[in-house]
Amino acid sequence: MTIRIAVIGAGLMGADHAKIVAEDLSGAALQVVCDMDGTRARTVADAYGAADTGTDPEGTIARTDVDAVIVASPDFTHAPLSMVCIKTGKKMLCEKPLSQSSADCLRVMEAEQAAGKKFIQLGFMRRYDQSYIEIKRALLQGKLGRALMMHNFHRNVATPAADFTGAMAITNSAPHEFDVARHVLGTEYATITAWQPKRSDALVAPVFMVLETVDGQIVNIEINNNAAYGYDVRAELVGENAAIATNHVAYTRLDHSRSQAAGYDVDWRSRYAEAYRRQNRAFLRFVETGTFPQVASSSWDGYCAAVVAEAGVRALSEGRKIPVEMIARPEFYA
Ligand code: ISE
Repeated sequence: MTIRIAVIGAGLMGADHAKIVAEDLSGAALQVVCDMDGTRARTVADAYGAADTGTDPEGTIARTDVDAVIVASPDFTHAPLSMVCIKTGKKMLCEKPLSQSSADCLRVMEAEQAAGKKFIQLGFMRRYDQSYIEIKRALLQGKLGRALMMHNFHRNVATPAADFTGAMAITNSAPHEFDVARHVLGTEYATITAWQPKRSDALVAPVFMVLETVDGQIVNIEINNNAAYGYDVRAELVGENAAIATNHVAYTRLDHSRSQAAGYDVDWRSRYAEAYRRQNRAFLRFVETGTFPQVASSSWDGYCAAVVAEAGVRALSEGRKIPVEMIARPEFYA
């Protein structure tokens, strides 16, 4: 049976998900592209052969010719649309974040638990990236010894919005690092501290964070949304006996004029293209089988990211170490 998928949100990520559904998801059909801007919905629908378009997210979710939903609309819509999908009984792949409010995330978790099954797969696609898979595998196989520290750099060419702030770097970009580090280490965070260096211009400066885990490890995260030179995300996990790091994948090296150069990606869509394909295929299997994917992030992981981000924003504004206070993980999300 072909799974008919609606993509809600026809912006940068919505268009990318529509492309993946249309071109890389065998067994799925791009049924509807929905956006409040009907012209933008039509442009994406025509580009990838969607059967129809819509401008009403809740109406699109309710359509009888829609079996599952991918939500890539603005962040503030994610939790409300999650609640609609749970109520309607349709599985949803939700672009991060589930919500920037941990309270909203708890409400989504409560609705899933009341419904008795998971509906929301969250789009922390780094979990499907080969480099993080190999880092986690090396730790689990004992090749590193006990994990001590994880260093994470996350550099964008330029901020996604002109009014981007240090706090937004923590709530918008850092959740990928918060999630993938706790996923690799298999732990939770106990505290967070955050700083910003001073730039010579009016661009938002990098945010540097240090987190302690409940297992006595240290995780540091640099978010530099104005790195200028390229999209450059790196991680290194340091154990007692060995270390393992991501290795920048460049498909070519240009040798020229007694020098050599390897290119950087422009943004996350190309750097993590295969991770998005793997994540979306896992979502399709989730819809087909009802079994939540082992690697994927859930509403619980969305809550964890929101709690850490909220503490991180406080740490940056108050200039002190902030405890990460969260509920115990419900058995439902074990
Ligand atoms: C963006 O929202 C993403 O999710 C990207 O993966 C991340 O690299 C970027 O910094 C964010 O702004």
